[in-house]
Amino acid sequence: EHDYFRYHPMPEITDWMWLMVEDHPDLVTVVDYGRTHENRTISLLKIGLDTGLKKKAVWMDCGIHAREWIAPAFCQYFVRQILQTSKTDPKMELMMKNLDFYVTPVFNVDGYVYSWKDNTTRLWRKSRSASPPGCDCQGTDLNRNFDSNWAVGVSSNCCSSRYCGTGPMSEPETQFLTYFMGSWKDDFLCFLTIHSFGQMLLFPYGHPNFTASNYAELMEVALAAAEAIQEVHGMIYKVGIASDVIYPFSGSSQDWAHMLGIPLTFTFELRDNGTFGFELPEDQIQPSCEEAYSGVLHIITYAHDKA
Ligand code: 0X9
Ligand code: ZN
Repeated sequence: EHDYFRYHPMPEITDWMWLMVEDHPDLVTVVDYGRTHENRTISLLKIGLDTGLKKKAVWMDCGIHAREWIAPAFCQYFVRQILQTSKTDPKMELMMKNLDFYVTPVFNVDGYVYSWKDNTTRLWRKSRSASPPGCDCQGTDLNRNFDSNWAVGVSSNCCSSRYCGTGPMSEPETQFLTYFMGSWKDDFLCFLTIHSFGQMLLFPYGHPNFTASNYAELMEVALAAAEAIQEVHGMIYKVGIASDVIYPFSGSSQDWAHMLGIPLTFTFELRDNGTFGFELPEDQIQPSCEEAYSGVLHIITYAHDKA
């Protein structure tokens, strides 16, 4: 039995992925779509009914930042919920027919493994790429490394936890995601990237000079999703464009996905508001996941019904 309300090290998450395939062979496959700097596999679960028809898709990634452990926990919970409810809820059954969900439970695998190593590495954020010439620190912030107006409002100091890399897509992880999604880009309705912490629902752009053409739609969907979140345990999520609510910067996966043409692109910052920060206690995994699920469900239902 997989315990959804504990944090799991990488090998257990990999085992869990295969468990999902075993439990729902009609709906779930594992897709390996990349390799990390340290040569670990980056995998996702593709979830949906194979109808033989071309389908629209929803993207979700968790764990682009190593220390944000609640994010991979949420991806696991999300997968369990959609699989369970597809058997009981006609609406989810329909979504499984019409959509494919691509869920990467841990995107920054090297960083995540490193954050599990010991107490001194628990708060690692970046990848584990080699230090660039003339600099002594390892790792790139993968959420500054995408090809979206790269290197505006970011750090080029390789020792910064927000180091953007030596160039756009300099990192293998970023490249693999770009190539994988790029080849299917017209199929994706929705791009959700899960972080912590701060309780926010953000949408493009993080770069201050750009406004999304569908800003009004993104705002409306985000506000309704935040309301759905609040209904579950009363938690308030702030809503808005990333550059207003948090801070302006470029090279995020969210901005990149929207520039690629994926209309419904959102960043979730899960619990909490700073009391425990990245080290969210395990007794908050369940309520965090329950409320975030409600917000995500609103967004994917909207995407499905619109398509
Ligand atoms: O800074 C980040 O990458 C995200 N916050 S975190 O504390 N999880 O590191 C914010 C991502 C928001 N997205 C954009 N501004 N595009
Ligand atoms: Zn993050």
